Amino acid sequence: MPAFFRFDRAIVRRPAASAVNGLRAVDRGAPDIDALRAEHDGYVETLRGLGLKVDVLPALEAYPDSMFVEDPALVFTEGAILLRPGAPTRFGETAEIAPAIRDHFGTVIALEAPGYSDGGDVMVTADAVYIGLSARTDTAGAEALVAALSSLGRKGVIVEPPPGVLHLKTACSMLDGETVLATAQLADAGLFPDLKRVVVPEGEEPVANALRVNDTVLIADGFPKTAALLRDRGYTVRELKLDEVMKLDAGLSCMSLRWLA
Ligand code: CIR
Repeated sequence: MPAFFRFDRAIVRRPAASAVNGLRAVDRGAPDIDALRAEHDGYVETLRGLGLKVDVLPALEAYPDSMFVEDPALVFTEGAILLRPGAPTRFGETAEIAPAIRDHFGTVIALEAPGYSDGGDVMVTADAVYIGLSARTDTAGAEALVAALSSLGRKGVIVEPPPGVLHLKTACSMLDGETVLATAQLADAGLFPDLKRVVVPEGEEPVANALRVNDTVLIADGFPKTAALLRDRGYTVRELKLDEVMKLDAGLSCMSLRWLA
């Protein structure tokens, strides 16, 4: 099986003007909409430059956070799962993205009530799909997801990140087939005993949502210690400007659904 970070397709959604009202745990001011769109454009061009064919869905004004397409669905070569996002203002995003998902995938499993789960709480590794419990993903949603993954032939493993983490992948992400980049807080929680760990230097915690795409590790720019650490370890690192995206508690993985067709 090709590595789980090999991709040739992606779906993204243009930011809506309403993104200035997107959810955020700490209000550091609304993002500048033009700069947010420029960051999104840069992200799409980067994915294309790395060899992915990218479908760009139209902006959805009714859903301020709908540019974060990772949360309402989960996609694999073998099929897709339509999720039930845990934030009330985001729940309707699944119905909006479903047609694009059905266009691409023959096998589509729609999670049923009760329970909620966000794609940001899902981290795929070589032999498991980790599902983090959070304010967005509850036990019923995580268990329904484990069942859906099992019918796609994948092993779901439910983990409990430390409190205060928005999504599992806010605090960790896979760098290669066997190594996870994690904040010190998440690394100390010992959720992934079988993985090698690279711990984010103190003060650079928001960089933990990195995104490995083919041979490149994408990280947010402005985190020089982490960039140097990863380069020292031999990774090909590309830094992307994400200042406005990060005002919405989001990062690199949140803005796309990626798969190997
Ligand atoms: C939210 O709170 O839902 C958005 N402002 C950010 C979503 C980030 N998505 C992700 O981590 N997958």
